[in-house]
Amino acid sequence: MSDVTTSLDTDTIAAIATPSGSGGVGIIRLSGVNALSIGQTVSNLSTLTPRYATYTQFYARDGAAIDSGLILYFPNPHSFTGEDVVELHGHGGQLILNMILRRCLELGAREARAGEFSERAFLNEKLDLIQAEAIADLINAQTESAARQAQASLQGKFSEHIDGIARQMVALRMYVEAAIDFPEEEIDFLSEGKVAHQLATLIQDAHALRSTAAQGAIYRTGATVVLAGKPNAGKSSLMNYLAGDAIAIVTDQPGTTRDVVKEHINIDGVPIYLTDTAGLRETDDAIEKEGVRRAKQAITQADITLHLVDDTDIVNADSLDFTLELKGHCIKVLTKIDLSGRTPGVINKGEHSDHIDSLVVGISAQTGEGVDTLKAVLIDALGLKSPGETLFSARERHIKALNQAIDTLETAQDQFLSSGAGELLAEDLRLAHNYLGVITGKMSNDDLLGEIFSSFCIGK
Ligand SMILES: Nc1nc2c(ncn2[C@@H]2O[C@H](COP(=O)(O)OP(=O)(O)O)[C@@H](O)[C@H]2O)c(=O)[nH]1
Ligand SMILES: [Mg+2]
Repeated sequence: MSDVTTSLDTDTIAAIATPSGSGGVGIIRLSGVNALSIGQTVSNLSTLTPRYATYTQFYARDGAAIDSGLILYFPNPHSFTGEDVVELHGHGGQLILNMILRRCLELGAREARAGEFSERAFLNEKLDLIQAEAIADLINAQTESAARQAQASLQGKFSEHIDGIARQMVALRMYVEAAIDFPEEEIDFLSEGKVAHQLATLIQDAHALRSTAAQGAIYRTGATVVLAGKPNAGKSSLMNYLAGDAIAIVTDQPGTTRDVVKEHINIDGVPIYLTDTAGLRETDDAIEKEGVRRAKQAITQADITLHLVDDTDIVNADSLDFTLELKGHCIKVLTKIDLSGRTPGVINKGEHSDHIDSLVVGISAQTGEGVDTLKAVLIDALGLKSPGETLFSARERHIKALNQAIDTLETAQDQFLSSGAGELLAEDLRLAHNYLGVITGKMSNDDLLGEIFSSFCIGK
């Protein structure tokens, strides 16, 4: 790990910034030292007023007009990338846009790599890494909640929290280092209790931030929910009910679903990858056997497994032929309550009322009773609060770095409480601070930056 080493390229980059296909308007973006002169030549305008849209023609090398549209000039440093930026707004046809782009390349621009505009914005400190990633997340958001959270991160909400914790770390480290430097001071700073207290607060705040970030990550990537249970339990019916469509085949014949059927749905703004599976039972049918194998595999990868049990067949339905190996939580769902006459919703919380696995929810895929309760229980089991203003988007990468920071702080706390040694504590605080720097990009390396920005699209 090192401080940012990527040097800023000084060449001028160009790309079509609007998606491929036809549209009313298409935009070509230029950034770099020659953006202005290239823009002037393409438009044959001798001056461009900063931040004003000028109607113009765009000309080919032979002087023929390729297109007409608007040209905008954003002088550095007040532009997205922090460099001189020029935008050419033409008509949204791929051929026309390619002709204008080719003209810009002839005039000395280079085709931008994926994410290169954002990378330059990051390297010029217009954005930190969280914000650059938030742009990609905003563009790729699948639900309104995910989009709102990406916007919050783009506005710097997540970065503010990280910076707040980083400030606490630095302040504590300064204090500890001062105590180390003046060992003859009458008051023993370190044994006073203030350090231990501040360290405990710091760890607590880091945990809280990690849990909020983990929620943001689920809204971004979605959660995998698998419907499992014996044949005829009502899995495919619930799948269809939740998806609002007849996705999976439903019959009264056990063993109808033989493959895993997947559908992307949205519950309370959380993207959910819903998977219907073959009923779990011993069988000699080769296709069904494979279905059962795939069902078990899906269960082992699920964030939530819904274990469906036919409420009209509770005598033998309660025991599964298979032991389920679970990665995440399991919620038991009693189905067909329209037939059994059971009251819909949460049935009992078992002996361990705080343990989600003991939850049982009664539903009917026929009438829809209890399904809203099931959805609420599911969101709860994912550890999600309803998407309020306080949430921001986050990625696995951020959570990993936060975990590393927390582990370092907790190890530091253990050793400090047992030995009272300030030197080790100061060093661990420095290490933990570096992990936060990895999140915002203050500490990063070319590999990490390359990996992040290359996943962006061209022109971003
Ligand atoms: N009355 C009633 N019948 C249901 C309900 N859910 C499923 N069924 C019926 O039970 C049978 C098996 O359903 P299906 O969804 O294919 O079960 P799977 O094998 O677990 O996928 C079908 O005949 C469904 O119509 C329900 O909530 N109420
Ligand atoms: Mg089925």
